[in-house]
Amino acid sequence: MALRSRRDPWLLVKRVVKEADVVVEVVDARDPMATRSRELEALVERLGKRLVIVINKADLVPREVLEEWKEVLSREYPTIYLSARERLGTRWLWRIIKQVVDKRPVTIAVVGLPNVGKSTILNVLKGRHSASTSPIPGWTRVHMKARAATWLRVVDTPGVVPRGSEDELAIRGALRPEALSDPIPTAVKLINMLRRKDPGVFERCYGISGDDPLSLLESLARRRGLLLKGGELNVEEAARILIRDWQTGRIVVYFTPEDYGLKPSRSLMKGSAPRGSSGNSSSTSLSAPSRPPRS
Ligand SMILES: Nc1nc2c(ncn2[C@@H]2O[C@H](COP(=O)(O)OP(=O)(O)OP(=O)(O)O)[C@@H](O)[C@H]2O)c(=O)[nH]1
Ligand SMILES: [Mg+2]
Repeated sequence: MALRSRRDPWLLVKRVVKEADVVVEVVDARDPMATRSRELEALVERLGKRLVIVINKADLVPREVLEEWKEVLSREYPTIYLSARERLGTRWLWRIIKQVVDKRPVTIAVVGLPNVGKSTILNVLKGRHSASTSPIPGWTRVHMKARAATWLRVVDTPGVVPRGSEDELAIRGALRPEALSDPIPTAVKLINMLRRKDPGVFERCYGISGDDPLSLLESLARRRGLLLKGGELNVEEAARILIRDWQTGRIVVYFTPEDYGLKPSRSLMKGSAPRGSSGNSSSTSLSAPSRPPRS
């Protein structure tokens, strides 16, 4: 089912992009490929704007994998990684904005799928809490402007919902589990996907094991004491919990460029970071919180 409606944020995002000098596309470090929007990128290019990819939630993924993603995505657009919530590596954001545009003042539009951390990034740039953030996808409904520095204006936007089935959207974090008509098939797909990547993930995360996805959901329901009125296991609620835990990063599984058949350069595969000009390749890249520079 294609999820598009007249309340679609696309129109608003288009307006905001038109007014921007630089567009920051935020993606989730656990699966940058699945959480980028080619449609959005095409729109930005059509409107002749510069695009920068920010891989957010870097706290959930090992640095080597972040470096690999940065290298692979940089072949298309300038790319950095950071953790907006933990305020790590955020100085790279200032740096890359300055690198791609020397006009003053600069207006940047923060765009991306729901729940990737756009509002949290606006708050980083602003230096204090301005935009409301939430683990619920689709939280930001209107665009919000903030002056981050004398030379920088930032516009937050609602997440754009990609085309796709309910399952895909929920797995990409763009649709909250409560909005699913039946969360069980989605949870089954998610379980299969996560187990293929990391067979021990549910043992580690919940202390449960099971051969097939449904018995895994039953084990989770049993463990959490999720019962329906007649004493039956509430498997639906277990499915929602699992999807929510995936969306909020409680279940940590991450994907690498190799999972998409993309090869990072050999120096990265050996584990050494490259000396790039627009990236966070230094060993301190995820360490220091940043202050907005004056200019
Ligand atoms: N682990 C981790 N979580 C983060 C990070 N940045 C944001 N989050 C969390 O991700 C969730 C979504 O963040 P928001 O900033 O509201 O995301 P958004 O892209 O504005 O979402 P919508 O407004 O729904 O489109 C919140 O629970 C944040 O705390 C990060 O760097 N690391
Ligand atoms: Mg938001």
